[in-house]
Amino acid sequence: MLTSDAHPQLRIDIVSIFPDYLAPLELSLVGKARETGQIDVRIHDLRNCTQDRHRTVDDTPYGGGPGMVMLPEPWGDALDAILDSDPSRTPVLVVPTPSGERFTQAHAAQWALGDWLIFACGRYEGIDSRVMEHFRDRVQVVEVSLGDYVLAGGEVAALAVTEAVVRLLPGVLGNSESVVDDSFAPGRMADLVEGPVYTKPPLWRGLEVPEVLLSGHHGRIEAWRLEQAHERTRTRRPDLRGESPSGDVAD
Ligand code: JDE
Repeated sequence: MLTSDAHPQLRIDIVSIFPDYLAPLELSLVGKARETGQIDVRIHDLRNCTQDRHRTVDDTPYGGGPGMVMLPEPWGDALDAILDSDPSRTPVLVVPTPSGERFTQAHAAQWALGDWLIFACGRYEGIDSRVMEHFRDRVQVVEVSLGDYVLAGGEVAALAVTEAVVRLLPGVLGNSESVVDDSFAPGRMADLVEGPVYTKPPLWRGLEVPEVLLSGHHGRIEAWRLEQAHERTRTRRPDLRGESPSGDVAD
């Protein structure tokens, strides 16, 4: 399958000290998009950019404190080589970190319109901050957080962001309606999560599908779904209604 005129092939480079962690990108939706040439995914081992025979990527933090910090030199060399490989493209350097801005559907939608994402997957306590400072003068750098929890490294976040972006590319999802109907699709339902969904059989382990969904009454079905979406948003996502998440949690 060819890429559409409006969207050049999206290139995605991922730098990690655990390149095998990115193996899921060979599967499912992203794997298929690679096979059909809609995206060009390149995974890089940061240790190939080390200079010493121990292939060191980290050292103790200046100022003291726990853990280790990733050295700037391997990151500088790795990212230089990737950027130099195609001066015609305009990349976004994505750095997953708990201290980043929250990654949202709006980022995914914007990056699906671009032509190059580079992920810098840190481990330990993070990457020497001068790496982000240096590359900010050369490319757009966005430090993103998936949520308020700490992962062992940026790889899982890179997988999540990649999937969120790739599924928005034209022709990647079989059913293009699935994209616009999403709970967080930009412009639509941005303030609502989706209600429950059902399929066959109509009776399973004593549990029935809500009668309205079997009625064939499209007006009543849409009204019921909207009501369910509001109820779920109220109980599960008060933050989407401009309230604190701990505001009212009782059903
Ligand atoms: C991404 N949400 C969470 C973790 C880290 C203490 C321990 C670890 C690049 O620098 C990083 C990256 C990561 C991995 O990513 C996440 C994440 N979205 O955890 C640390 C910071 N402080 C640093």
